[in-house]
Amino acid sequence: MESTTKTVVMEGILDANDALAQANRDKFDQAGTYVINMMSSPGAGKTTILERTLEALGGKLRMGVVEGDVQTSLDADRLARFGVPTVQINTGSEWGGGCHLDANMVRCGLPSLPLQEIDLLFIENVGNLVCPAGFRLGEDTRVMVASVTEGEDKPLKYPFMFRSAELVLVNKADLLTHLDFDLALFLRNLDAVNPGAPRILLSARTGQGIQEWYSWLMTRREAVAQSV
Ligand SMILES: Nc1nc2c(ncn2[C@@H]2O[C@H](COP(=O)(O)OP(=O)(O)OP(=O)(O)O)[C@@H](O)[C@H]2O)c(=O)[nH]1
Ligand SMILES: [Mg+2]
Repeated sequence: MESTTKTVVMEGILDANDALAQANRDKFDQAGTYVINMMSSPGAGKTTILERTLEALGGKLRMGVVEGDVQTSLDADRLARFGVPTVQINTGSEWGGGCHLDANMVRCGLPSLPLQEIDLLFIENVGNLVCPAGFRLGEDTRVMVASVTEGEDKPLKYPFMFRSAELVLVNKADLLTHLDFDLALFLRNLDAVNPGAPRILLSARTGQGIQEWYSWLMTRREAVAQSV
């Protein structure tokens, strides 16, 4: 009985979130802004990848960032030097400690961003392999960062996030020679939960694979620009 009540309450929360996510999506579409929800476990390299991306593509695309963290503006501070519009959302102090962003939090952050002047908006979700996957934010696509230090078993243990990603960035490839991480096994596990999921082996440290990531971004953005 109790678990039935919990299920109904959770469905209600997700339905309400979906409605707000759709409203966010409408705003993004009106502005012609392509939105990427970046998700990963804590420390997989989301902000480091964003640092490289903002630096490399700054002259080609107008970008913006929604930074989600439980506490602090440390990540937004790291990105400040690139001069792109950024809004920080602290799920802890402002929203009671959430382990993920939800559509309402993003909705409340949007007035701080000049959407009409942003072609590509990155939403860096709170580092967590579980909850972010359950909450749509109004994004066009989801990119997941999985680093090689996390173990080959993660797709099997956290299938929802791996399944919901349209692209998996396998980061920290520069560390492979120092680890006993079995890349082939990891990719088999990824295929078991998300068959054929596009993936890029990347090192935000050395730049390995980074051009492929930029090409993926440019292709996505161009496809949207042509359809508007
Ligand atoms: N060796 C190596 N270290 C990396 C790489 N990418 C990121 N790091 C390091 O990993 C640590 C975490 O990187 P972040 O970019 O802060 O990770 P994050 O996913 O944004 O972390 P949260 O926002 O806390 O979830 C930092 O010390 C980075 O320098 C990489 O490709 N190789
Ligand atoms: Mg970060």
